[in-house]
Amino acid sequence: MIRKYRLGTPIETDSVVEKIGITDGMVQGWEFDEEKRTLSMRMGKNAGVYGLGVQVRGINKRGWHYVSFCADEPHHEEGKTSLYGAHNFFIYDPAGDGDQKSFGMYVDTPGRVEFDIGFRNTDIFQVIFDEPDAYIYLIGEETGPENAGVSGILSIVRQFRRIIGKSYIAPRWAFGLGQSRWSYMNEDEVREVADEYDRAGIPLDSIYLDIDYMERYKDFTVSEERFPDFPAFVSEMKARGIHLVPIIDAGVKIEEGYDVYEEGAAGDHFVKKEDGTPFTAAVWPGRVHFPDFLKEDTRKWFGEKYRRLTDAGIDGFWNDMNEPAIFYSEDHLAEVFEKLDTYKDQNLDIDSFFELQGLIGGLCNREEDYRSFYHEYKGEKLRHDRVHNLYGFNMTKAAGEALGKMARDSKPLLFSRASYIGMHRYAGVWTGDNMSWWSHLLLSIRQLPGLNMCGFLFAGSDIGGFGADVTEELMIRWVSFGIFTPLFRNHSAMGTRRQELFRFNDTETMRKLVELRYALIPYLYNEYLWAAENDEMMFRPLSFEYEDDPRAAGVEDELFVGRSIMIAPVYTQNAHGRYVYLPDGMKLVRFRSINDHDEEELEAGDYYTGAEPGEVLIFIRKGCELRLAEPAMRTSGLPEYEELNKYVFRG
Ligand code: MIG
Repeated sequence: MIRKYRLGTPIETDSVVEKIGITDGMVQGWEFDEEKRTLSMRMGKNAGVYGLGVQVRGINKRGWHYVSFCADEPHHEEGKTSLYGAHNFFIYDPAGDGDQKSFGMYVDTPGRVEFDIGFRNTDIFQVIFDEPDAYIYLIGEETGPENAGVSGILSIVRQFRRIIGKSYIAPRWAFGLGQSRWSYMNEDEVREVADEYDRAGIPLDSIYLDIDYMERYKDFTVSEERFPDFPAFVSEMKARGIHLVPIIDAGVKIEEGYDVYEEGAAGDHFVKKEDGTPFTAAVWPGRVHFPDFLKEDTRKWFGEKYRRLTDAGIDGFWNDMNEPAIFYSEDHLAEVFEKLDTYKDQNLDIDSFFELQGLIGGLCNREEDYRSFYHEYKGEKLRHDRVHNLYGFNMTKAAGEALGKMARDSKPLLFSRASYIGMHRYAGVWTGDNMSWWSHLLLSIRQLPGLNMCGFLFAGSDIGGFGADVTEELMIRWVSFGIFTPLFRNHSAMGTRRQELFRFNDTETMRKLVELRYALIPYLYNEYLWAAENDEMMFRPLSFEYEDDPRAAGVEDELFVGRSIMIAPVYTQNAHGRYVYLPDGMKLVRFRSINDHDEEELEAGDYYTGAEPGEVLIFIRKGCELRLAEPAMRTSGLPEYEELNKYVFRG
């Protein structure tokens, strides 16, 4: 049961693909305060709120406020309110309180919107708009026969997913291990990574090219100095079964003679300021213009450019900096320089010193810059902040549409940093610049259900953490969880400790873990396809399946993965195991490697289960089975799930 309401004059986002008639009147169960631009509702004592995609904090989002405004935010701490995606779908679960029923709500608006879920007032849920122009979808539980056996929450997710359209499907090779680092400087370094993985006997399917493959960070160029014969290098790697996956950034470098810039200028493809002149900002390449991805023509033009790389044999991309991230805008930088002059002869005191510091610190991703340029969207001129959350979505749509057309024998891999619901039809996401921290390993576990609810099934975090220095133990635990996530990519920032798996002391353990991943791929890919085809969640919290079990609601560090298994990753330092809650009887299989494991039948209840670093716990549900493959060095060497019969585990 879905109701669609209209607030103000909404901007069409194309996130919902099904036509639904408008219900007149106010959103049922909510009050709208026009002056405060706020929808609000009283929450029951025990009610939980799930969703909001990639956001920080727990699976249950109650107790904090979250702002949808795609942000280049490298500090994923609990005090933050926005990360890279704007995912405005949540489910309210009264958890047995009063006579309220579970429902889902999708707030379809491309500008800033805040979800205050008991932050200002513990029992009040408020949706606070910048501009109260939105479509609001209310989704009730489905109880029909086709939902037999599906919990109320999952039936709400399924209905939502049905109206936003089917999720993008990544190729199976994209489930193989990807090795990435900012930066691999030239083809020798990339080749060496492949060589070292082979030498260590650790399976690998892809190596990522970060910004340094380009000629001075210019999109769709390849540095001839670093990669003298790129197509030959791509084929050489492909012959070894390794896919190269280059990054594409949103900003186009302003440079005379650079054809992408010149075509963009001639074709009127860049966003403009109020006075009609192009908006100039800076990112990696120095000054750039941003393509107006909201314009269909521009999407076509930019999408076609990916062909330069696919012609060289590339079949996967990651789109970055598309919130869009801004180091500084040219206009504001000029103001700051002028201001700086006035500080020169001053005796800087507590106020003026911090002001001075703020001038520089405040250059990046500045609110006012986002209000100083315009898009042409569906024939209308719209200020950027009103459609901010559509930018990364439409950059990736440009790529997805073009690549979809080009796809020859294999489907391309595509994922993005910024996103809005709707983008899930074109690509996956990664969760951006996390840190090599234990708390971020836990965060990456908790982000998956929210992403799945919003249609993002191909997803994952930088394994080992992007910023800061990883330790061997953290890497082992992170890989032990990462072996279950669709995107299984080890990525790290320049300047941090190197973290390719062959660089650690215990490469034997790293190899066994990645082998276990490859053994799991037929199962994982099967369950991924099942989730995509049936609008299901591949990663489900316990509370979504055991709604009547109050214990299940509090469990935020265990997940069902596909239909047959549950996982309980270890995410703390110096641990020898962890507490696990089983909502039902299951069989625990403790893997040290594909050939070395022990099993235990467990009834529902609480357990302390041992899990030393390098041991992976998989819980097989009653009546279910898990078949594993003989590992291979590349995904191309793995059979289909149906063909497996050697390693069969029954719950
Ligand atoms: O601000 O291209 O999230 O994965 O390595 C840094 C360099 C820009 C941010 C991405 C990260 C990537 C990095 N990019």
